[in-house]
Amino acid sequence: MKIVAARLIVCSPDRNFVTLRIDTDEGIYGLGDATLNGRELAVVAYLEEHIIPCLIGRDPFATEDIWQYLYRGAYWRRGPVTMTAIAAVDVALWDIKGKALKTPVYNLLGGKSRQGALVYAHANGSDIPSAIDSVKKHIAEGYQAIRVQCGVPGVLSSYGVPKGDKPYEPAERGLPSESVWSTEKYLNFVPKLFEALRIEIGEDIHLLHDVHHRLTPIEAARLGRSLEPYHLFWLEDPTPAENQEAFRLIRQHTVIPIATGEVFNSFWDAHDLVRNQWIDYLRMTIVHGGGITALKKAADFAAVYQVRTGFHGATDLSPVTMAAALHLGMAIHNFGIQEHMPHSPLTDDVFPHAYRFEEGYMHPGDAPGLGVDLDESLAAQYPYQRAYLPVARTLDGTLTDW
Ligand code: GCO
Ligand code: MG
Repeated sequence: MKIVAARLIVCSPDRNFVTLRIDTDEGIYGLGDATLNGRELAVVAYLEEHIIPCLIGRDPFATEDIWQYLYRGAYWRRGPVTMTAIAAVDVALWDIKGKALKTPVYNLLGGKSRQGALVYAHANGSDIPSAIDSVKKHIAEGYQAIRVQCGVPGVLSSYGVPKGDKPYEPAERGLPSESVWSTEKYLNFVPKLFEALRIEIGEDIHLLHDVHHRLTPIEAARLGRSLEPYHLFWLEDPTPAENQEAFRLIRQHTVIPIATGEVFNSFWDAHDLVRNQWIDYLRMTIVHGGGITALKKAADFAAVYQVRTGFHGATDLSPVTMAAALHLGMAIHNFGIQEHMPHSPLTDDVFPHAYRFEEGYMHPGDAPGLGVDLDESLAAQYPYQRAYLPVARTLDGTLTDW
């Protein structure tokens, strides 16, 4: 089998997605997600100008060799644009391999290690009563694990809180919006939120929280310690992770489980975190971390240190990435949990898929390959629109981490 063509489909069914389609001489094609939120067209150019010409004529089954060729062969290693582009190729090739062998991708990665992938939902509220309502709604839908984000009094637009009655979606069309942040108000408020939640819903449901990279290590340590009585499943991105040593300090002060890695693009971003056991869950994602080939290795390395996975699954990762994450999550031994922020009904129509949610778990389905398709004529009705993630400033106007 040979690769005969590859092209990009850029569409915006409620939000932007970049999809790579690779075609073979046997009529089988594969899809890969190439979406990098807010920087979409940089990946399109990287693939069109620099990668696609090198793919034509290659054997699509050679996933390891093609990965190495694109990673080592570029000389310039790592970075979100490069690694997203490599991931798109890698995932499309695994899709082709599964379709050609007439088997779901999880069978090529070790086979089923579990019946389904435990997922966590997003509950969002502008205040504590509405956050509790949102948690109860998700429990009624069958979720057994729920991430809770809530408006902080005195902070105009806290992370993860929807504007109006639309579901929370971080990227916005137009230029970047500016939100306001106060660490002091946040640190005083969050323990009250989780105390109220445990009183209201009891201990059975897993609760999670995303700090979104906003604290210094010692502030994160204080937050972790103050949340210990409420038994969180994890505290996510408590501090930016460029300095991996920062997590040592958090670990010295609290036993709260820590998750990080959604912005990592190489396992080297996580290497010290994992081998020192400073984290409990690795949140790297297939689309930004170099594909199934790279994430399988990262997961296997993490397994040696009893670190489990918690793959990123926000709406800016397309249904192709969700499927890829579910296939890998079914197969690896150290799967922890999968994030599930459902796509809009329109996005689901553009990307028909075999995966499904049932009683707190997701299942990748048994279709050959990844089990996701792209309705190109529907996609064409929703062309790309420039969009950005917000930026954040502290109360005195200093730019801070969003
Ligand atoms: C999460 C994330 C997202 C990101 C988004 C950025 O935990 O789901 O933090 O909400 O903000 O993916 O593009
Ligand atoms: Mg996050």
